[in-house]
Amino acid sequence: MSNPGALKAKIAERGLIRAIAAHSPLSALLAEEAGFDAIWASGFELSALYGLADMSLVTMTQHLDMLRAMAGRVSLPIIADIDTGFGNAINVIHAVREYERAGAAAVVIEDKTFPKVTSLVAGGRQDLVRIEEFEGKIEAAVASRTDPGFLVIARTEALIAGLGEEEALARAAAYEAAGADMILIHSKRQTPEEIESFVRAWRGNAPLVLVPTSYPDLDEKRIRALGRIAVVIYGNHGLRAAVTAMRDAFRRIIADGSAESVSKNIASVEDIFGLQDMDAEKASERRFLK
Ligand code: SPV
Ligand code: MG
Repeated sequence: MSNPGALKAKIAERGLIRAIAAHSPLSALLAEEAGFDAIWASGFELSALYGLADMSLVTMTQHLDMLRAMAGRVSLPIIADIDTGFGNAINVIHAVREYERAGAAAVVIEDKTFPKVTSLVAGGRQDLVRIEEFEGKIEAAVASRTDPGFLVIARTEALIAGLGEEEALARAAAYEAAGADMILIHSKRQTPEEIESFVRAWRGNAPLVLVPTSYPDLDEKRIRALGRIAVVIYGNHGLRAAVTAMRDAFRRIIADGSAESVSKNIASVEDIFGLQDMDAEKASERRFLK
């Protein structure tokens, strides 16, 4: 789907929207089936899909190809996690043009240095670029989009880097002034107090985006009660669920020396045919194969 305004429209209609990470068209289809409002084209999930750390190792082309494949199979708006923008403001210009063309509805750009280190890892190197440098990247993103409905979301990693709320608020305000449509504020605390405090202290107009992975007890009821939050991103749950399910099935087949017991507990082949749109393909065969 290429409808950049779709995300903005959903937020206007629903107040708070739910996005879930996907790393493939198949996971995006399952997200759509479950009733999510948007897809988070997660760098962490795609890196893990390649068996790689989320440290700017997966290239823009790899991420873009996957996003394009997802956009071809689901009608949900896709929020592209473009990490640091793959370099400086010039790289951001190129990335925004490419992601808009590929069918993304929004990009999230984070204020870490390139190459980045994933946010939630203990003891990770979390260096941020200067505020002015990141303002330039946001300005470049805003100037490069062709549709104003394509959202530019600035992500500050100030709390992740341990720089405190004051620095996080100052960066968020600077990024909003540079043109960001929304601010993603990330935290790796195990409890929501750090994020709740930021949200209460936020005086800007830009709505906020949260990723409650390390503090999952901040549920949607509490998020709504906090106000100011437009998007909640469930960051990596599909990938983790898949790992648990695959690991269990694979081990059971080895242990049993057979797939008999596993077969009863996993999706049927017919289920997969449904996700592959086999009926439509069969209908096309009947119509066109002469
Ligand atoms: C991702 O899913 O790639 C994210 C969220 O950026 S996190 O991994 O929590 O940083
Ligand atoms: Mg990421």
